[in-house]
Amino acid sequence: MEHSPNATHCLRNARLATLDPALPDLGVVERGAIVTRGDRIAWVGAESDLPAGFLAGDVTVTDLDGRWVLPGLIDCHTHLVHAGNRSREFELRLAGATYEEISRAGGGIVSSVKALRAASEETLLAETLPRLDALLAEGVTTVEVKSGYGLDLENERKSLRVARQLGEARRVRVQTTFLGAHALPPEARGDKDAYIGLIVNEMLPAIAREGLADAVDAFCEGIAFSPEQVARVFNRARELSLPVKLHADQLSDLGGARLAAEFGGLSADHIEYANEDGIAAMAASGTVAVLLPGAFYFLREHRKPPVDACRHHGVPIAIATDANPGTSPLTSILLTMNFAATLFGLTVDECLGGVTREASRALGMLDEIGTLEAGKRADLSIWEIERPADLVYRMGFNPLWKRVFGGIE
Ligand code: DI6
Ligand code: FE
Repeated sequence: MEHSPNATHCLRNARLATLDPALPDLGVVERGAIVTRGDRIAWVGAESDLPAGFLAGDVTVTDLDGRWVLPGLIDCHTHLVHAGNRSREFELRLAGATYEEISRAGGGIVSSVKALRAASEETLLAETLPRLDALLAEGVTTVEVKSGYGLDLENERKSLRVARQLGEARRVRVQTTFLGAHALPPEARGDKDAYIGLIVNEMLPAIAREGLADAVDAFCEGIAFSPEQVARVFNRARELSLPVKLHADQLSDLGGARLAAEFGGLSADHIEYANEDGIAAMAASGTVAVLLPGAFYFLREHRKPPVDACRHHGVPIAIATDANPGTSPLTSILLTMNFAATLFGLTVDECLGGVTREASRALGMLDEIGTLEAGKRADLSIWEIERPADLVYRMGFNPLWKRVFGGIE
């Protein structure tokens, strides 16, 4: 596909998993066609219904020979921008230490903070690009990227600027999230309330003013911040018209799911320990459950997220890598789907919906991306597979044929 701005392309002889919510299951169209014009989908459906007008004029036609087309995949929760890694800590955990012990002993997130503060913007970008490239190689076209390893204004800014640069260095859409309330920086000397004050009075307003963040996140946990502290951050986000999301109930039940719902959160993420009251509140507020099986696997957790309660209450379920150096050094969206099925019991359709339609919902972008529907962005992933289930079933195998971002290969 060439690069002219209004170029029209017709992909025919395709099998489509449209994820169109008006259609059952994956919205499959067996003998399908899809027409892209510029960066948009102009038409999608059964090839036999394709109006002749779409083939008139200057149109490039590609015969997909029965290959499967899905929406471009979406990783809606990552900490992709970080410096160094924590393989040493991994070894300590293999020798018996827990994540919480390491964190309380000054390792964990704080060691990544030291590394990020020491890294220049250029180094940080250079270290992050290979991780982004791993995701793109598997058909990802949109990725959410959080800050949270800077923990002061200058370094949180640096992280978010690097996140924005990712979207200029590669053909991918980057949604940025300010996660200042991720951990307590060493210079705060244990005073969490004072640090929250700094976030609320200085960091968040500056970052909002500079347009560096599309959303605001926090880590609500015993080893991080209390629901009251998170609420202070969320109230400020609301004043600044920024949507919120929450690392909720990952290691214990602090009522994080309900808290996210009360603020109309886009998503509550992890939620292994969320209670049913919280899930019901999420259903009422339209808050998406973002499940992160990579962290569950890597920390060898046992408590599974309340998937049945989500289904029962009609809470949409997305899944994401949580790519981060401490608890989920995972940059494979395909393996994430396999983990979600194997560890959490999600169906194939839930996994595929979880990295497309529901992930777009978790980013507040369902109008733009996440399904194959006319009018949406022409972000596609095209696969050399027999059935959509093959994408969830296999481990460590990448059958991507082509990735199309905004109508361009
Ligand atoms: N929950 C997580 O799983 C990551 N952050 C968070 O709030 C862990 C981040 C790290 O250990 O570096
Ligand atoms: Fe996370």
